[in-house]
Amino acid sequence: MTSLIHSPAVAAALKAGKPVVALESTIITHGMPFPQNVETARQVEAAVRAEGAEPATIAVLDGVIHAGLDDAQLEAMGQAKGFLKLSRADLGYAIATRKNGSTTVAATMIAADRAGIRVFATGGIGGVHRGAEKTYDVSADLQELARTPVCVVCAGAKAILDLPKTLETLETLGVPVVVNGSDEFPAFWSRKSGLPAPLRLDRPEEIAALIRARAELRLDGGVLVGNPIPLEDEIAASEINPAIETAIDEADATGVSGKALTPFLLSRMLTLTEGRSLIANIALVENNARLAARIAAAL
Ligand code: PSU
Ligand code: MN
Repeated sequence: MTSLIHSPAVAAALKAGKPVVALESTIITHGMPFPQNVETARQVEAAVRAEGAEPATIAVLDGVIHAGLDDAQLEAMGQAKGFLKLSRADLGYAIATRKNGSTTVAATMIAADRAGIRVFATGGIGGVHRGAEKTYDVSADLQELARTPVCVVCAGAKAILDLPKTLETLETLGVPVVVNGSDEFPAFWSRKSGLPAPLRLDRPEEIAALIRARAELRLDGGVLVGNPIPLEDEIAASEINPAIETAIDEADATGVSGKALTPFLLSRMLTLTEGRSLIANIALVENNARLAARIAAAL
């Protein structure tokens, strides 16, 4: 495929049968400020390597999907303005018009699948937004999980979303939601959401076995793994909830919607928690990268 190229390191790892973990890039361009975004991207890649796997950060550069970026590309993307936020609906457009764009969970899953990568680590997935009964704002990430066979490791979903509706939608779409080592679905900054884990597994080998069983049954779509944030990095719900309420009220008051909504809420959360949310965010993405690498190795 001329619209997709592997970095030399990722190509070599896939050829050698070494585990590879895909990483998204919207978190770099639209989820965190510079320079923490680039530092985080480097730390996450290092966490994957420390587990003996090869990281493949995915982005579209001049209309070509890259599976694996070098350090200069990561740094340039972290500082660049004007990268498009690409989901399933935008990938073909970005390629045809030779744009630069970062990939959301949905677009990263598509790229990972086409690149031959089966496991992907991120922070939080998109989901059903609060007020979706009026706005219809439901992330394309959920549909993608239903159709593309990539395992996505996340720390749950942020409570900026409607978590019960997000889980209900995943169930309707037939997406297995497995929580690693807990009976509760994690809520990104908090280990607990008050919602039961739809499924629970305790070891990467068990998660790999689930992925294999689904493939054997020819079931479409991916597996969503919720990995609770490490205890020492957790932020109490009582601290985070007021900031969430404020951020959502601000979005309503200023009329932010559509593609801009999630980046707006993420950036407001950062300011409202005085950077505390970012420190937790970095810790949980690294934690997810380690688990993803172990799942990839077990596959
Ligand atoms: N949630 C987070 N951090 C993120 C995102 C979501 O906690 O960085 C990003 C991911 O790339 C996700 C995208 O796929 O936002 C979802 O955007 P939307 O809600 O517009 O589908
Ligand atoms: Mn949306």
